[in-house]
Amino acid sequence: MSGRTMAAAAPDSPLYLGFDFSTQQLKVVAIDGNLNVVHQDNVQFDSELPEFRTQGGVHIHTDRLTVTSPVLMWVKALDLLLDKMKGAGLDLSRVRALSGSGQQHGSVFWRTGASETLKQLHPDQDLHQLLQDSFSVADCPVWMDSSSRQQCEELQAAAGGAVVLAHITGSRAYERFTGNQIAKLHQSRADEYQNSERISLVSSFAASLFLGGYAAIDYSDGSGMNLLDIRTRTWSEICLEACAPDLERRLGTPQPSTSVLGSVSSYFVHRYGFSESCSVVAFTGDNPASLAGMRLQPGDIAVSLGTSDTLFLWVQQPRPALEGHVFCNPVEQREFMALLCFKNGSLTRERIRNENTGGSWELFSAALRETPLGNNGNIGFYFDSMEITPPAVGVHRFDREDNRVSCLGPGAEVRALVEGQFVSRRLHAERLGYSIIPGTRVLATGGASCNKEILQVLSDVFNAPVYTMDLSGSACLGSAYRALHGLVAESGVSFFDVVKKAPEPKLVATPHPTAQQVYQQMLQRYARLEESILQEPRP
Ligand code: 5FX
Repeated sequence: MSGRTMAAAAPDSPLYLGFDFSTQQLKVVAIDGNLNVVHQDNVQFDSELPEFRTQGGVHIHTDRLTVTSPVLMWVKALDLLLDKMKGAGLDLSRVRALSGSGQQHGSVFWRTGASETLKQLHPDQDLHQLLQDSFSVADCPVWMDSSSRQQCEELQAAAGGAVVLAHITGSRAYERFTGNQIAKLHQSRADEYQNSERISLVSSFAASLFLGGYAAIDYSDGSGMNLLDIRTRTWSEICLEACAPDLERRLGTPQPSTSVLGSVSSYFVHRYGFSESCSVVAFTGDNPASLAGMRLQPGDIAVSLGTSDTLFLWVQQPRPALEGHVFCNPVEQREFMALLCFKNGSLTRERIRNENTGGSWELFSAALRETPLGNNGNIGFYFDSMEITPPAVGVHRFDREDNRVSCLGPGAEVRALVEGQFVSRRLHAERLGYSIIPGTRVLATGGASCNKEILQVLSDVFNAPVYTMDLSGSACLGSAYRALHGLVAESGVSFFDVVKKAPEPKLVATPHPTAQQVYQQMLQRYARLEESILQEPRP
């Protein structure tokens, strides 16, 4: 998409920018003080920066486990994006504050001396030229990398086990989490580690470009590293030591996600016409930024129904577990958010549709309408491929007496799948400390969110109203909202006060009066059956 300038806000009214350094593209959105989107633009890495030869923004190495992106591609994308914005006539002197997000977990290694370079960026040259020697590692590990299994085991052993590590950092050790990636770099390429004066996340790297100096890692994105104690919001000594020597100095001090880190560097003032007083609000991870973009509130749950189903939760009393992640909350410093990923989402729904309703969504929906809540006691687990939450595989069906059965009638099969998926989503959310409270809303997004009958089951299982919203630009929009909020956060104004003018999501389903009773029982039964599946030897 080329740049689009939309609205007719007063020509000199303030603007707020949100950037999103995601896996495949760099995006920006500009909003005015009334939260109207006035401009958006993007740079696609594969097609617009073909010299970096990425596919989907990354390089998958021959071992299939190592996945990296060239740091200079991200820098060049920013040059290109800012040129496009200026070219589109956007008056960047109106920008009061900017913030942004980055794909979570990816790391950037700044070469010794880079902070001096960042301070003296000459506005006649582009960032890509100026910073070409500023990185000790050219190819940054990104979230798709899974090459640090050994380092994960070492970290868990040092912390006293996976449960203890999850309790401290919000997650057991994951290969993509930055601490394990840093440990791997230190073990395999010690010189490059030694030559790095600073290590950033993709988010804080991007903020550093705007600041002309190193930006702090924010609490929320910092929670995706297996290094931050999510309760004290300080680096965990045990984790730092287990990963690499002298790491604290290289990471800097983490900061609240709502902090104003400073003003844009003079480079942006002279080259692009930004105002000297334009504030840079801490950048954060794409998932935390999406939570802000969706304006999730305490008790809310966002369900993205795609190839895999992802859940975002606002959590007040977290109980980190071996599955899922707890992060510091990006908009309310004392609270938390949780993220859960379920691999068997749309593809499994499509398979069951093909096998039971002749490939028709209409007949699939009719099957849901015609079968009762609770499915007459029939229940099913459909893990076509190895599930993440919980780690189980295979299809397991049970009748009302908990006897295993090899098939259900077509209608019962459809309902068993959809109920089973949503009961599982609720069960695992509650295990991480989530609870449904009065006023809880379920915000549904993604492909399957256009199916009303599927959303009715979602509403019944969570015993809460379901709303739909478009999540596609939510990280970017959330970053623009966060930029606006950052300016007033210190004076105690809440994020919700700032975003209350944003359009409301659309109500699409409310729970059936018997739903609470039916699914409360099913949750307990599902948990017991899931446990028995996990005990079985894998096929
Ligand atoms: C979350 O833990 C992830 O790894 C992904 O959602 C990345 O943030 C995608 F950018």
